[in-house]
Amino acid sequence: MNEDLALPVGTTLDRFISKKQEQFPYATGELSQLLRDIALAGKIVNREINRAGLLNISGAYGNQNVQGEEQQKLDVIANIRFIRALRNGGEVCGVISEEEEHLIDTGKPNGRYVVAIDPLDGSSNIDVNVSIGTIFSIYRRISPRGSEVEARDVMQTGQKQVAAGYLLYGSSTMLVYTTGYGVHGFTYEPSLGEFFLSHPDICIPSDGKIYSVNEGNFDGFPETVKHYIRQCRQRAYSARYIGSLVADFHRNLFKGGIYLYPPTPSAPKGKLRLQYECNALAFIVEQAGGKATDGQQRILDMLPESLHQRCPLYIGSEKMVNEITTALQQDCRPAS
Ligand code: AHM
Ligand code: MG
Repeated sequence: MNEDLALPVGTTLDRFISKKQEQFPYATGELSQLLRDIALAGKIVNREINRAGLLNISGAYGNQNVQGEEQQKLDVIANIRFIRALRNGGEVCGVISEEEEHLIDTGKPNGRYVVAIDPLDGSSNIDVNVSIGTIFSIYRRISPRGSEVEARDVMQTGQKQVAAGYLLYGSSTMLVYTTGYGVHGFTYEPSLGEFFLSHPDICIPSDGKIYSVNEGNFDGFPETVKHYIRQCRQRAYSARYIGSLVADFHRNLFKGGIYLYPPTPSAPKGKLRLQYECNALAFIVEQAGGKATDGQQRILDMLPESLHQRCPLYIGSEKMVNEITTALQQDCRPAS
C-alpha cells in the first residue's frame, strides 16, 4: 500500500488545547474554552472574508444581502462576530476592541478574563483581497469575579497577558498563539472545518535580512531610524511591506526580519495600538525568541494610559531589534 495515501491528518487545535490543559492539574478549562471560542469566531470571519467579493456584488444591488440585512464592511462584521462569540462563551467579563470606543461589559460578571482585540487588522487591504488578520490578547481580570468589569482590568501591562494570538487570512488561514509556553501555529483545513497543528514550537531566527516599514514615510522618520534603514539598504536586505501587520509579522517570524512603525510628525506616537496590536505580537515574538520595543523600552513593560493608546513598534529578530533600539536609546541619553 502507498503509505502517502493514508497519512495521519494530524492534531486538531481542539485536541492540542485539551492536551495542554491536562498538563495543568488545577486548570479550570475556561481559558481553553475561550481559545476555542476565538477559533470558532475566526472560522466564521474567514468564511465572510472568502466571500467578500461576492458580498460586494450583491451589495451593489441595493446594499442588502439575501437575508435583507444591510451590507456591512468586513471589519464591522468581524467586530460583531468576535464580540458575540466572547459574550456568548461566558469566560469573558469585558472586551476592548479597536472598533469600539469604550470598554464593553459582556454582562457575564463571572467571567474570569478580559480580551483586547483588533478584529480585522490591515484596513487598507480589506477590500482588495490582500492578506489581513485578527489580533487578540487575553488577561486575567483584577477586579473580583462576580462584580462588573472595571477599567483597571483592561489597563494592565502586556506582561500580564495569559494568552495572545492572531489569525492570518492569507493564502491559507492560520491561527498562531501562545499561552506563555512556546508559540504554536495551526493551519485551517476548509474541507474539514478544522485547524490542524502545522507549526509547533515556532522560533524566530535571531537575525534576518528583511526589513518591513512604510518607506513612503521615510522623510518624517527620526534621523536614527533613517540611518538604520539606509544601513539595511547598504547591506542589500530585502524590503517587504504588505501593510497588514499580521502578515508582515508572520513572514518575519518564520524568515527572520524586523518590522518598524516609527513615529512621524503627523503620528508622533506611531500608528499602531499598544493594546490591540503591539502587546499580543510582543508576547508572541518574545515566546519565539525575538524582541519588541517602542525604541526605548520593552513593549510588554508599558503601562497603558488610555484604551486606544498608540506606540512606535520595532519587532522581530533579536539582533535587528537590539541594533535599532540601542541606537534610539543613545539618542535619548543626556549628553555628558
Ligand atoms: P488598522 O488597524 O487600521 O488596519 O491599521 C493598522 C495597519 C497595520 O496592519 C499595518 O501594518 C499598518 O496599519 C499600515 O499602515 P500604513 O498604511 O501607514 O503603512
Ligand atoms: Mg489594526
